[in-house]
Amino acid sequence: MKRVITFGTFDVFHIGHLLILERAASLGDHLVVGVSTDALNFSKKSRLPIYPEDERITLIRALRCVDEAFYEESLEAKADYVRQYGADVLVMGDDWEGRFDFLKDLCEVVYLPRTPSISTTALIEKIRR
Ligand code: C2G
Repeated sequence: MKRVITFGTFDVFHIGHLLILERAASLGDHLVVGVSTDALNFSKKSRLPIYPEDERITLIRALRCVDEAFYEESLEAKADYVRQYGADVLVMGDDWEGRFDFLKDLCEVVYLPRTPSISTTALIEKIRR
């Protein structure tokens, strides 16, 4: 059985999020998703996500393509999460291209192209206007 792991905030869930999760799932038999905590977002971006972490993880767990989800508490703990969840493949969007190549002796690392023209930030802007 091939296990795939991916990470993200998945705030204001949109089609780009769904498509990367479906594509990640199609690379193996079991998809585990690390959902970044509110505290991790605050420490990296100095703002909280729109949707709180318990709602974001509930949405992710409800998806047909997702088998398991957990809270990602630290960006630096990728290697520990890969080991803990027995991942064979790590999938990230290509906005992270190259950033996780150091894990290549632990698992396969795949960067998938982002869905064009949609982002949480653009959605927030659109709603604001
Ligand atoms: N994504 C995508 N297409 C978009 C927008 C996002 O394919 N138009 C992908 C991103 O590349 C990422 C995933 O959806 O793989 C989740 O995106 P974010 O919620 O923005 O995740 P991010 O805050 O970058 O993750 O360890 C990583 C952290 O958890 C942060």
